[in-house]
Amino acid sequence: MPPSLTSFTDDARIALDNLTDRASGLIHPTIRLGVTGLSRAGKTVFISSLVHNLLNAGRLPLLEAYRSGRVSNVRLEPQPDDAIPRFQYEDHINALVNDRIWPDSTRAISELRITLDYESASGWGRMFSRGKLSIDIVDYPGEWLLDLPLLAQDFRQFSESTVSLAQTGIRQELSRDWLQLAQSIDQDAPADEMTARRLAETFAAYLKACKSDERSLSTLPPGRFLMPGDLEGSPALTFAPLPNMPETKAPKGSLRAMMERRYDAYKNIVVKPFFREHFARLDRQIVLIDALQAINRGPEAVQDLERALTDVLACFRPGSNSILSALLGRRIDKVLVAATKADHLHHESHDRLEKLAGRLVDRAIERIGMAGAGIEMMAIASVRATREATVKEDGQLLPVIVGTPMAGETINGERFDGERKTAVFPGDLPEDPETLFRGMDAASNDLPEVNIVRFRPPLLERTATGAKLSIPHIRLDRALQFLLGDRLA
Ligand SMILES: Nc1nc2c(ncn2[C@@H]2O[C@H](COP(=O)(O)OP(=O)(O)OP(=O)(O)O)[C@@H](O)[C@H]2O)c(=O)[nH]1
Ligand SMILES: [Mg+2]
Repeated sequence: MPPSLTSFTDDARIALDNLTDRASGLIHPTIRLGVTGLSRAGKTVFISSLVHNLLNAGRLPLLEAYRSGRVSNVRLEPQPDDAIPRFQYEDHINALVNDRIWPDSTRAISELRITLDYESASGWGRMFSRGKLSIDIVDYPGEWLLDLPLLAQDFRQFSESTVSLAQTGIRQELSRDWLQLAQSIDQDAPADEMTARRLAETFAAYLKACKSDERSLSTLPPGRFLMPGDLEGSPALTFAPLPNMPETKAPKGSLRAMMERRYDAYKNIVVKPFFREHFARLDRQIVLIDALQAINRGPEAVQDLERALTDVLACFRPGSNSILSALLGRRIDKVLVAATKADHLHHESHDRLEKLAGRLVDRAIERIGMAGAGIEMMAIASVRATREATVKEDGQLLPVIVGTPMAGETINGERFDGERKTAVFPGDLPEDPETLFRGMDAASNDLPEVNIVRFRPPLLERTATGAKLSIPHIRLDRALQFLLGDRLA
């Protein structure tokens, strides 16, 4: 591995960025909270509910500063970064609260600043504390973190690892078209734009197929091939790894040389700036995971989620990664891994979901040497779309959850209109999370299954005066206490 992959100017810029952040932090205390997770994990819903609860004095008993009434005057303020799109809080809340639909998928980075005044808990603190904290919440796709390992790989290494993974398991079938094309072309022939494009397109199609396959294989880098944004069609996204590259140096003007150059461009234009300008400035981080979806898709998906999480968490441990140490000026000191959408389960299973989250990151923590280093796992629901109840069946009381299935949802052949409520038996998670990782054998039919019904967001209760209450949640306050509590002490 090259000793330093960032140039001197990169380091200098990061140091400067951090200095400016810190200097303004002295006058005005701020904390940058990163919110990430793979697509559809629940980032937008999490931030919307978090902000709604903070703004509307929500039920947050486990957030100590709120419980003891030390927080006042919570407001949204203009964000510090002019170049990052604003998190469209009002639109998302309008969807959630008024239309009772889930907000649209977002797919890019966005930011929102919320500022609160607070009274320090200790008399000593009150003397010195300015009693004002701004929280800059940054929402970004977890897929972008998976690009980090590319910084340590040259085009040959990237090609070799990508091609060999594409030839294993289910991926073999999904990568056939791309690999067939890639094997049929002459890499050292003069570069031709149309060939490059066809290669990039079939490669991107393979990456997409992995993701949309019902086994839900996790994303592989390069992350922007699935979420190109405004780089769509640019040369930095028009390349593909090559199989069986000759040992010789790529001839000048050849397709291989072109691919090599574009791969480097991707790293320089996409990967480095993200880590330098966004990731390196975070103080705290929450990683959201949709463990229930993985459980439903079976052990291969659960193992795959574990693999993706390991890669994601490795980004938070710069000490173990020289590339990252070089890129990062300061270090994220608290990471929360939260299994979301716990409202799909009865509360008896919440602890089991938490246990599963723990099991999912255990090995990662061990491998990247993060044990005890400010990481915690929880099961939460940013928005609680269900209520709990019991039904009597054959003389037995069964725990159920009650909610309004979204229009068009079908349960046991019954189609719902988006108005009618129903009770479903959510299913149990196993006591021992290990069962969820074990390979499936046809004979065993005791594999747990969770009933995932897509419920509408809840109808908000009103106070006596008719004002709407804040969005109901599960353990959101505990998550906030872990992430922010010490800064409001
Ligand atoms: N019941 C329930 N469903 C949730 C919750 N959070 C998220 N969801 C569901 O998960 C979907 C995805 O949530 P988002 O917050 O949009 O996920 P995201 O990570 O922002 O997704 P992208 O923007 O596509 O990356 C939502 O449309 C909801 O259906 C929750 O707390 N409870
Ligand atoms: Mg989103």
